[in-house]
Amino acid sequence: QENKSEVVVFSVPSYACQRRTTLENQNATLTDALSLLAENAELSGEDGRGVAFRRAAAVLKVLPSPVKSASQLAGLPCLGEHSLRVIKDILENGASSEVESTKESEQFKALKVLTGIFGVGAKTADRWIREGIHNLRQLRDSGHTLNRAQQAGLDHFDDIKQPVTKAEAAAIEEIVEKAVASVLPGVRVVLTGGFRRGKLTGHDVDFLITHPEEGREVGLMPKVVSWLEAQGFLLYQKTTRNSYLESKDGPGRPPSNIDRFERCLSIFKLTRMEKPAAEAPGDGAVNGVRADGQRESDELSRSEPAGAAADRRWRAVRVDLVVSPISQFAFALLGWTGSKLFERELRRWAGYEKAMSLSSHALYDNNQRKYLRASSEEDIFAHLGLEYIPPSERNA
Ligand code: DCP
Ligand code: MG
Repeated sequence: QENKSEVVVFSVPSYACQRRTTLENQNATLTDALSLLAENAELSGEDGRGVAFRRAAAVLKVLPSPVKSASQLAGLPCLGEHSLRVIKDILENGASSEVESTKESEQFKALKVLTGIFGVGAKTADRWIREGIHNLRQLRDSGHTLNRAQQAGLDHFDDIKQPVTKAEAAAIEEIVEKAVASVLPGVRVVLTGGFRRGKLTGHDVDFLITHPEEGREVGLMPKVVSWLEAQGFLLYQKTTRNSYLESKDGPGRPPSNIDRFERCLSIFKLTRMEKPAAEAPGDGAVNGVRADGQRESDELSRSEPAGAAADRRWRAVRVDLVVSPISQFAFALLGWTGSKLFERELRRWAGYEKAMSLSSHALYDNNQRKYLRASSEEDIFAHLGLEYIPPSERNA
């Protein structure tokens, strides 16, 4: 007989920004499944469904032990009918048929490959798929004119799809520090994004740059970029100017998750840190057949001949640079540390629970009709009536 008293019932607050989500996850099988469905929904333009799956996964991430039966989930927030069905399938049958069929679907696989090209979003990928383009070879053969970002993305596809390590992020941080120090003394550089949350790998490296004297940061980015370019560190860069104006983007406008800081999307040329791949087992390929006997999927999903990357002494890494005036720095830091769901939940909390508008630039109180200033992330959590959550616990 089942001993009911041994069934652990969980209790979790509804907003991810009220919870402490570390990188430890007792329910990775379930959260991986829900994340895959979220990704598929997002790539298919179904953002609402995507968020629902992300929220469900985030609830499971904070549970202190593996879920054994669906009865333990009674009363938990954010677990909709669809997510619950997926969870039950996995608990009862070891897998979810929906997740397995999504994984194998040509549409999903094509969306993944094509949006894996830097500069290619879900809409472009979908248009190409409807023209019969499902992989890199078909894209090349199609004769489509790619924009500069997409061309760079295609050229460096193999490198960019490889996760960036912490050591590589640290090496790039050193380069960026050197760049800013040589164009303007006193500048502060902070590693943000997943690495600030303690992740060991990332899809890119994110930096926030500021100067302790308001206004000194103006015009900084072009100088930093010129320095990096002159030193041969950039394979690609596109800088967009700061377009934030408190008077224009303030309370009159709906809070946007797209910020308006001066920003540089780039691809760095980083000297390789690990041993050349030719010596590393598992990565070297002879005549397209790898040591493990599996055939390389050749030009279908790679951008250069097998083994070519191993001959290079550098690799391409995606890097984002953002410049913020010191008066907005706390908001920018909070906004650029993530996770994406944590950010979304902070803004939802601000709007629904506090009648405030939060962005990466400012916090506006709709009742008091004024901006709330903050010089640290702690200040912002306090304004929002939330317990302070450190970066390492924002991995929702
Ligand atoms: N962000 C944002 N606005 C954007 C892009 C990102 O506010 N237009 C925020 C949310 C992210 C953070 O910046 O958490 C960094 O974005 P990434 O896409 O690099 O996400 P992560 O760094 O969290 O993940 P990864 O480790 O894959 O790089
Ligand atoms: Mg990142």
